[in-house]
Amino acid sequence: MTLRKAFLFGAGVGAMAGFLVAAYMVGSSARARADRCASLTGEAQLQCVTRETNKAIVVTDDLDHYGVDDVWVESPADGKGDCEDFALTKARLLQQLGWSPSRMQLAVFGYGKQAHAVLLIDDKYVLDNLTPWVGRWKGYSPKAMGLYPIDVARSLARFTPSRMIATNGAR
Ligand SMILES: [Ca+2]
Repeated sequence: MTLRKAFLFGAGVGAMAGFLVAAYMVGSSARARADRCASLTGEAQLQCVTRETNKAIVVTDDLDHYGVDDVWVESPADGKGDCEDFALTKARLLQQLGWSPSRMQLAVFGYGKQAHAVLLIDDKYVLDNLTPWVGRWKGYSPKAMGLYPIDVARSLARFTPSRMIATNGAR
């Protein structure tokens, strides 16, 4: 996510030029990740989801991957994505494990010349693709540019041109 895109996002979803794609993984890999975390609870489950998702997606810049600044992909079928894609994928996996979306927010904050997105749970726990552990929001919040309910982030799918990505599942 570029800083410019983050500001556009913060200015209002109607003005956002980025894209959100809801692309669901099919087959056993997503289910296997859920199964490996299913026996855990609370922070241990958040840790498991962080570990499993961070392993499952190869960090790939959207501009290099798609030729545009931002493409938001939930559970990318090709296993490639950047910060917001990790966050959206973790949110979906947690929802599959019984966590309510009302507990989840997409947090965006400055990170050098870029913006960075993480998944915030219960205003406390931070799931970040840059770290293998579950962080504490207290350490991130001073830099925060915006907090968005996860369902709001998902609703941005309507800005996605169908030609951008062939999704392999339906919402
Ligand atoms: Ca992306």
